[in-house]
Order: sequence, then structure tokens, then C-alpha cells
Amino acid sequence: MNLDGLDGFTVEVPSWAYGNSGTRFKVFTSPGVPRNPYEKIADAAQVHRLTGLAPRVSLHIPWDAVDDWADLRAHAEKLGVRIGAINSNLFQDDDYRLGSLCHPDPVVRDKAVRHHLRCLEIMRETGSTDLKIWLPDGLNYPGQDSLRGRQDRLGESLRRVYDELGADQRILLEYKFFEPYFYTMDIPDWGTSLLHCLALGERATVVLDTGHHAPGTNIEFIVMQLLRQGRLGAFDFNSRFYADDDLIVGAADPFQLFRIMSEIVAGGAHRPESRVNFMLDQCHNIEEKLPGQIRSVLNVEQALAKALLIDQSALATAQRDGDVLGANEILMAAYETDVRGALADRREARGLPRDPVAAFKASGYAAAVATDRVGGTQAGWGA
Ligand code: LRH
Ligand code: MN
Ligand code: MN
Repeated sequence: MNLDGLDGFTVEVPSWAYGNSGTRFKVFTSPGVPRNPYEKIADAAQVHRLTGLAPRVSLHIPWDAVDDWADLRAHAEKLGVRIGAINSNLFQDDDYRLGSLCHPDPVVRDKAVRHHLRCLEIMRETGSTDLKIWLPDGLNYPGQDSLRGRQDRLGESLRRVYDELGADQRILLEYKFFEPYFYTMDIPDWGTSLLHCLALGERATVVLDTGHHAPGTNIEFIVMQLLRQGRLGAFDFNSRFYADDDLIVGAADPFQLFRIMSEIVAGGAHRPESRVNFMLDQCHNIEEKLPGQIRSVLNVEQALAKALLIDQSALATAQRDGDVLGANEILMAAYETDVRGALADRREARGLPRDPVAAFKASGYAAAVATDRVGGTQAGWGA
């Protein structure tokens, strides 16, 4: 089984997956939960230590704000990981009730732009190259504001941020079709995100969060189209049954994850040179967080491994011959191959545990942090 395509493949983990989280109804607390960004990074480093797959941690600002960014960076590097994408936060400030980068008042828009300029500074101090923007702006009622005017304001605000990017920095622009507003969002879909990226320039790319589409959306089609345009910057991986559920990637629909990874392989985007950032955006409300994160990165790796097994030349022949069932069978043969043993062998050959979840449980880490850390925080909100 040739899995060489996995070489260099990585998954970025989110700092907020390690904090307490819940729904709007209840936040469950867990023993040993991190009390600050340093402890979140320490937990994330465990995921990398046991899987060899997760060398970067995304931060959310101001959830993960610290006094000394160089010190946080050094802390991460000492633990064998790096700071990944810096996420701006435009959804927890009273001033943003009617929007942020799209707000009708230029004073509020300016405040939102300045938040991003601060994020760019943090990126310089932490060595991060990716500014990730999820725009929570939108409308609840028809007529509430001008749909068109808001797009114009958004374009102007983004331009101000883009023009301040350093040579090695880029924007990752996320979309979401609903929530927190329900009549429309100002970046509801990949087309809107892509249009803004195209207007900005080549250092603006789209983030595809797998939980941000209407049910039934063909996500792999979007992946293919963005890759064709050279504008797929990143994924926010998670699973959903209903809305933006943020469950473990590959848990709800592993076949969808495989289909996504098939388009990634077809576009060569699993290779690090593609600069597609494969990130997780999840919350572990009721399950153990560290094993949940370990399982997640392994699920992504497994889906990629299966996609790498697709016999591309046989598939091309079947497609050219119009062999509908034959082509489908070639794809399904890869999906149905059990790669778990091969992946465990591969880990072992690299000095990693065959079963990272079991190794975590045996390590005593959870018990040690439960004793050391008292009074952990809710994901984001309490940090
Ligand atoms: C919005 C979102 C976005 C945020 C994260 C916490 O639903 O997916 O990526 O930054 O959740
Ligand atoms: Mn997201
Ligand atoms: Mn989301």
C-alpha cells in the first residue's frame, strides 16, 4: 500500500477545542481544562507528540490574548509546535450589533479594521502567516440595511486590511450561510468569499468550514472549484448532522470526508507546497477533549490515505470509456480499503505509538493536569 502522499501532510488544531464548551443551553466543565493560552498550547502539543500530524495551533483573538507574544511563541516552539492561523473575533463586542466590517457607521468599521491590523502585528510576533477572518455580519430582516451597500463597505474594509499584509502574510476568508443572523449573512457562500478574494489579490484565499453549508450541499464540488482557481486557502474541518454542529470530523459522514480528500488528491493539494491549511474547528462538549482531537487528526489522515489509494489511471480510463459503474467501483474500492493497519505500521516506523488514543490514556497526562490545573476556562469566552 503506497501511502507516500502522506509525507509532509499536517493538520492544524484550534486552541478553543481544549477549553470548556457547550451549547447555548449548557457548558459542561471538565477536570484539567486549560486556564490560559499556554496550557491550551501544552495540550495541543500532546496531540502532535502522539500523532506526529499536528504541528500548529490556531489562536483566536482576543480569546487567546497574552502580554508577551514572543514568549508564547517560544513556549509553543519549546513544546515542538508553532502558532498557526490567527483568527480575528468580530462577534463578541456590543459595538458590532449591526455588523463590523459592513457596519453602516464608518467609526465602527474603522474599529473592526483596526482589530485586524492588531492581528497582523500578533502574526509578526508569533511567526504566523495566516489571518483568518470569519465575518459574523448579516441581517435579520429584509430592508434592515442595503444588501449592496454592505458588500461595498465590506470590500473597502477588507482592502484596508489586505494592503497592510506583510510579504509572507495572507488572508483566509471564511463563509457561513446562517448564524448569528438569519435573513442573510454578508459572506454567506463560497462565491461571495471568492469574489472578495479575487478583488483583493492573490494573497486572499477562501476558507471552507465543512459545517457552514445548507444540508445536501456538494462540498467536494466547491473544493474542486476553489482549487481550480488557486483560491482554496484552508479548511475548518468538523462534522454536522443539523447545523454548525462542530462535532468530530469524519464522525457524521466519513464518506463525505473521503470525497473531499479525493478532490484534494486530484488537485495535488495534500502536498505542503499547495499551502492549503487543513485546520480543525471543533468543540468537544461532552467527550474528552484531547482524545477527541487525536481522533480528529487521525480521521483526516485516514480519509487522505484512502483517497491516495484511488487508482487514478484506471479511473481515467473508465471515465473516458463512459464506464459509469466501473468508475464508481474504482472510487469505492479505495474508500472500502481498511487502511488502519498500514497507518499504524507507518506510525510505528516513525517512532510514534501505533494507537495514539490508547497511548494518551496510558500516559497519565489527563490525571496530571487535573491535579495541577484548577479553575479551567470556557472555550474562548473565559480566556
Ligand atoms: C463560526 C466559526 C468561525 C469562528 C469559529 C469559532 O461559526 O466557524 O471559524 O472563528 O466558528
Ligand atoms: Mn470555522
Ligand atoms: Mn462554524
